[in-house]
Amino acid sequence: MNPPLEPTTPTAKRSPALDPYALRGDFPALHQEVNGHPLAYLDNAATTQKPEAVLEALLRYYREDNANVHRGIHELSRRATEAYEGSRARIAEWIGAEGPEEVVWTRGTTEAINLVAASWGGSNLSEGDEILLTEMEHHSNIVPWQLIAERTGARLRYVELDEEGRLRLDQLPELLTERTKLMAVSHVSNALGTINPVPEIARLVHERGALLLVDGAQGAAHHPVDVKALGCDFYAFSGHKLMGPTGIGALWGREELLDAMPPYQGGGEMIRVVKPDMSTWAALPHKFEAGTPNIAGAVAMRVAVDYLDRIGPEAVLEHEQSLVGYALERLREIPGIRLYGPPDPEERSGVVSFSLQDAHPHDVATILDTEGVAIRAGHHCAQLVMRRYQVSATTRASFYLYNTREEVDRLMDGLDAVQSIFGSTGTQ
Ligand code: 7TS
Repeated sequence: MNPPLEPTTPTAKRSPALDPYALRGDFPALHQEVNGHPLAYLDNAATTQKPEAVLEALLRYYREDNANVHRGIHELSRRATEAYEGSRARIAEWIGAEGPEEVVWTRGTTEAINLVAASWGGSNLSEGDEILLTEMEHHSNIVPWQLIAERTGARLRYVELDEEGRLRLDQLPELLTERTKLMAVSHVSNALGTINPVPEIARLVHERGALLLVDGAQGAAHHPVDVKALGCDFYAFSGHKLMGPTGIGALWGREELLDAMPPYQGGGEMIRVVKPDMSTWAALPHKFEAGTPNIAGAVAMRVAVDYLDRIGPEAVLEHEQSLVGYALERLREIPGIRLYGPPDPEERSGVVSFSLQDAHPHDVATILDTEGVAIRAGHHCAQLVMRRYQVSATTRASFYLYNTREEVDRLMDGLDAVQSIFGSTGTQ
């Protein structure tokens, strides 16, 4: 019999300052050449690279323990169930949940938000009710609400952004009305890097008797998360943004809320009894997990969380802020560059977003790619942010725990190359 899956010890030890050079050894994908240059991977807001321990956990699960969960009484099924449920318990503990029944496995943040919008929204919203969103949101935290608003007759309202990429919290007292049933806000903006003051927002939202959902896609990976301290009612996040696999993530919700919500999808595993004309539901969290789940993904996500936790989210944030500070300092040297987001690195996590006057962000990204520097250009699935600043796209570099100052220098060298190709007539 194989011992239950244990996380492999990462190279890093928990310490206030992390050493990106030592950590890089754990990430095989970082050690390659792209277009004849060593890869500088600066697209971590899109997805992060995976440490060896996570890759090993995936392979080991499939090699040794692969079976369906909660179904068989045979040894492999027992092991798979233990690993799957063990991961849930670990995630619950990591985010400060009351217990594992408050953690629902999903495909990621997007599915977690769709679950709440469809299930909670479908049974709690009616004509004239209001959902409060912000201009900062990723499409994943807008479109599910539009869909449910259309079905129920609820109305969407938006908190605006100020010039420097912060939420206009001064608008909250007016926007939160007796009709507001829920506010949905990102913990950290993927397009601007802004960290939102969630506890303060939660207090105002609860004073109005509404609920608060936090889109933690960019939060959990870069920022310490304690759902109790944040004071929210739902928290959604993705494994792949925190070094775990794609296709796995979680929804945390307060137990009494999840308990009162109807199932989101129907199928195997989410039922108690099925009769020809009706069924009853399994207990939490299984009520929301129809069908065979991403077992390997859940098992490996736990290993990613263990890795992150050993390093310490505080150290990760501190490292990212120091890279952002350095990047902003250097970017500001480019004449007339337009930078988005708060000027103070302390107000943001590891994202810098900017535009150059003479080169379209897609051209910038293409030229940087020829230099081995991976960044993202586009609207970042945040078209309301683009609309707010009247641009169609920005260039975005996003950092993680394994990025170095030398990689910021590589970005700057790449931007020099862009300017020499497009002419140095300045930037907008
Ligand atoms: N919310 C935010 C704030 C995000 O940044 C993302 C993904 C999502 C939700 C959706 O997460 P998923 O795992 O369900 O896809 N953001 C990005 C990005 O910035 N570039 O690519 C994906």
